[in-house]
Parts: sequence; C-alpha cells; structure tokens
Amino acid sequence: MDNCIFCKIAAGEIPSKKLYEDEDVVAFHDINPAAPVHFLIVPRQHVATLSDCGPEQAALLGKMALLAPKLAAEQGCGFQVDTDGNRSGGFKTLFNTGPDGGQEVYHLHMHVIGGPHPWRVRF
Ligand code: DGP
Repeated sequence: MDNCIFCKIAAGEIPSKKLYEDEDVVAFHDINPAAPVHFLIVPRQHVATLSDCGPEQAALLGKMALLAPKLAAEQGCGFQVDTDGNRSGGFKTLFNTGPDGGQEVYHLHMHVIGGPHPWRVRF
C-alpha cells in the first residue's frame, strides 16, 4: 500500500534492523523501544488493524503468535521452566488497535517486549 511505512520496511525500501523475514512476515526492532528487547512482527500483507482481520488472516495471525516465543528466545527473553518448576524470563505480546488502543501505525503489527525488569511500562 502506498505511503505505509511498514509496507516499505517489509519491502526493504526503508531500512530497519530486521531479525527475521520469510514470505509472509518480517520482524524488526522497534525504533522507540519500551524495554531492553522490543521488536515488531509485521505481515507483508497490508491489513490496517486487528479489527480488520477475518478468517482469511487466521493462519497469518497464528504464524505471528508462534513466531513470538521463538524470536523472543533468540533475543534473550525466552520463557523457561527449570526441572524444579521455577519459571524465568518471558515477554509481553501486544496488538494496539485504533486510537483508544494507542495505535500509531495503521499496518497490523504485534509488539514483542521483554528483558530483565524493571523496564519502562508504556502500554
Ligand atoms: P503502535 O502504537 O502499536 O502503532 O506502534 C508502532 C510502533 O512502531 C512504535 O512503537 C514505533 C514503531 N515505529 C514507527 N515507525 C518506525 C520505523 O520507521 N521503524 C521502526 N523500526 N519502528 C517504527
């Protein structure tokens, strides 16, 4: 879509610090991180918001959700349970939707936010 910054990043027309890409999605570090780890998972297909998604986006949304823990682990904030059942690490996933949801860029994206606490809570 013309004039969409995330379409341009996905197409490589605007630089970004990419950590993953395939035929359906790209993931890149947020330009204004809210925590030590903060990246975005973005579909190549232009869909404005989560509210614009329908059944045809179900597989894409599933792919984005399954990618989050894998990439979070690669970025050092994966969720772990040790042999005694102690939990550590972990991350937050977030879709901002619409003005009241704090959405600034109208191309669907999942925030993945983590790193050792304390970190600034912006959401
Ligand atoms: P949201 O409020 O959910 O629409 O958040 C959009 C996020 O996108 C915000 O945290 C900042 C990030 N962002 C905006 N423009 C750029 C850009 O040009 N490059 C990168 N890497 N991130 C961007």
